[in-house]
Amino acid sequence: MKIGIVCYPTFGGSGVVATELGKALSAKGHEIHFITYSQPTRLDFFSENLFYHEVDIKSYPLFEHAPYELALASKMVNVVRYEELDLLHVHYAIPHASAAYMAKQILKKQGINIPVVTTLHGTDITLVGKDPSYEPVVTFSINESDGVTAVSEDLKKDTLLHFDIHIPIEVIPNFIDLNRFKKQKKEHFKRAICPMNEKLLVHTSNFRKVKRVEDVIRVFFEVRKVIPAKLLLVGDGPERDKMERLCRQLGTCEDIRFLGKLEAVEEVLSVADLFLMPSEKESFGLAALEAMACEVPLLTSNVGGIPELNINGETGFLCEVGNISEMTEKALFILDDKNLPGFKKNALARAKMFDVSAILPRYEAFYAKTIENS
Ligand code: GMT
Repeated sequence: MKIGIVCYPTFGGSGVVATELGKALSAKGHEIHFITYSQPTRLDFFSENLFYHEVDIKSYPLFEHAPYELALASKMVNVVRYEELDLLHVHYAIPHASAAYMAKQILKKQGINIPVVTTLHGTDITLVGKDPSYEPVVTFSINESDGVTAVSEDLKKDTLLHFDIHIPIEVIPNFIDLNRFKKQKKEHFKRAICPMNEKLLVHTSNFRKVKRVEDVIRVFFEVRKVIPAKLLLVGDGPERDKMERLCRQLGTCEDIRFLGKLEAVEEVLSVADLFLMPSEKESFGLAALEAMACEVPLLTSNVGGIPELNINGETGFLCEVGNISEMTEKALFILDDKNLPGFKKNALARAKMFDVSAILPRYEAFYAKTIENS
């Protein structure tokens, strides 16, 4: 198939899923055309089946905000037409689904039928999408897609609850490449970070409020009162400065390291003992899956799609959002040397269920069905 993939080419989340999906599809012989405003982060190599089309966003003094959606729709029209695509797959509804709708209508006038698949990722539904300033367009463009997928059962439920949707939504969970995300021999890292063999806790995110990084630091502070421990924080974002101030206030700077936007996160995960994801909302939790693949147990909140990934008492624990004492107690339980090996083993076993080889055929079948029905 010739497939156009539209996504945000950013760190984490939907952009990573879209890029990894494109890479995996191209490895199976499909021709993949990425359409976005900059080169996706994980697309830094040559492959004969992978193409990148940059959206030109022309500015003009009259525009306070350049109309990205129009530039994107125009680029989609040209790529579909000249590359003779079979299908457009847009990741994250805003504004990709409505731009795809516009492109589809323009192409229809030119006698070209292009099926559009929209994948809902999370905040496009749970935070931004349901805001009245976007909701009518989001509802419309989901309903006008030829096929819709959501990354968890919970996200599907939320979508049906908050939007008037009359098209079936298929759940296709996110996936992981277990050839890349696996425990590597990085003992020298562990010795450098934890010279006294302290337990190593890790959190990775985009440091937005919804991730509750403050809870990560507060749980770590309590854990460290009981056992020797270190914390690595990977990623960057709006909450970073505030979190650095909190570390100073708590006097924990010695034991916490902010690593910023690290590309090879699997190297850090390879030496971690516990991964924390105390998010307020999380439609899936790809970062937690990456941790599990590296044999790291999870301490997470019990929201959104996380319970579909983290099995309470087996791969880690699910806790109430913001309940620091519950999280501390559960973290200490997992980190106990009697319990840790079992949790690590279960985490890896669970991650194997989300390997790309198991999930990719579901996308291929969904594309085939969508093309057939459109
Ligand atoms: O919130 C983020 O981290 C970014 C966001 C995105 O769409 O880029 O992530 C969402 O999509 C990811 C990939 O499907 C999911 O793993 C995340 O759980 C989801 N984030 C939220 O729901 C908050």
